[in-house]
Amino acid sequence: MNVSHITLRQFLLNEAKLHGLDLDLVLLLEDLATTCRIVSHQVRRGALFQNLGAMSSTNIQGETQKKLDVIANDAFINHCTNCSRVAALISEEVDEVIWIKENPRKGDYLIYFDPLDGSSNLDVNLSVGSIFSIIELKEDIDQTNETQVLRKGSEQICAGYSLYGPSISFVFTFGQGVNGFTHQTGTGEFRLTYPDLRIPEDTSEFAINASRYKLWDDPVRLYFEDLIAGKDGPRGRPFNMRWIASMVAEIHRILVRGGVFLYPVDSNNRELGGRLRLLYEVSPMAFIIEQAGGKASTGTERILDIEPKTLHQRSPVILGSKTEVEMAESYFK
Ligand code: AFP
Repeated sequence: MNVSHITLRQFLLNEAKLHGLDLDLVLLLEDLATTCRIVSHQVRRGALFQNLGAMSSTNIQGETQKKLDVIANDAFINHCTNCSRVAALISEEVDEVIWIKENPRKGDYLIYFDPLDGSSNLDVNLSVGSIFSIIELKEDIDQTNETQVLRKGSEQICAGYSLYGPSISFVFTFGQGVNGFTHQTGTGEFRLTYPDLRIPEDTSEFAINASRYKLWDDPVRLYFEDLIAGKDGPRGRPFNMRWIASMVAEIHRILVRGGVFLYPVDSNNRELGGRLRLLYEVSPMAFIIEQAGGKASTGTERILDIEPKTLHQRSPVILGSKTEVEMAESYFK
């Protein structure tokens, strides 16, 4: 192992010096890293401790909760509230805002998270992940209600994810580029292994759930048909497809080697606004992708410009290599 890989703590303190990062935010990132280590530990031992399988409950998404969804959610709630500036938590697994402070002050943090994304992969031992996003309050709040946390993705001060794969990756941005860390078993350190991630502008690899072809609107169907037409079609080259059914894993692959990820609105999910949730899945990933030189769009609008209307609202998403996202967008014009 190249021991020159600096630790998360060394990196964060360097960032604090270089970019005037708040030490409260450094502490919060360390707490989030600890949380992800705990979630990974629970996921890895799931089958051994009968923690796979479903609860009898469903979440606000109307989805059956997995036991590990609840365990992961509890880990975030228990380990992300040490920092005295955390005003509220917004979780995919919890209907309402979890207010930590009665009277949130300017400068306090709102933390949005999907504690365990891709959990339908758990029972079959495939990669899952956690996603988080942090927004800072711009003024004191005199009443704690949902509207106070409906903020545009462009207001994020930090976004990141942890991928529980063959190794644990911990990747995040503060708005000055994207850096990735790998968990070192034994010492428990996260070490810098992906400094300054940049997404290749072009790609020949796409990720979409092609089984929903018949449900798509024309722009998506035509874009997809031209991709699979390959070198004999209008794109003039062959494309490869990947679908892991775990957004965190797809995004990590795209950050490392390029690609485009699509989860469009279709005739089955139109009333819901799509499949993926804006505040704690699509928005944080859009921030990360843009910070790595990629693009993140609904097909017609920049994801980070969307004004959220409800806590668990969903959004169509096309994100990844810049020129390929722009190509996909051209089918919507
Ligand atoms: P689960 O958390 O229910 O497994 O959903 C995962 C997810 O939200 C996202 O991570 C995947 O990209 C997408 O849904 C998979 O959707 P399909 O089930 O349609 O493949």
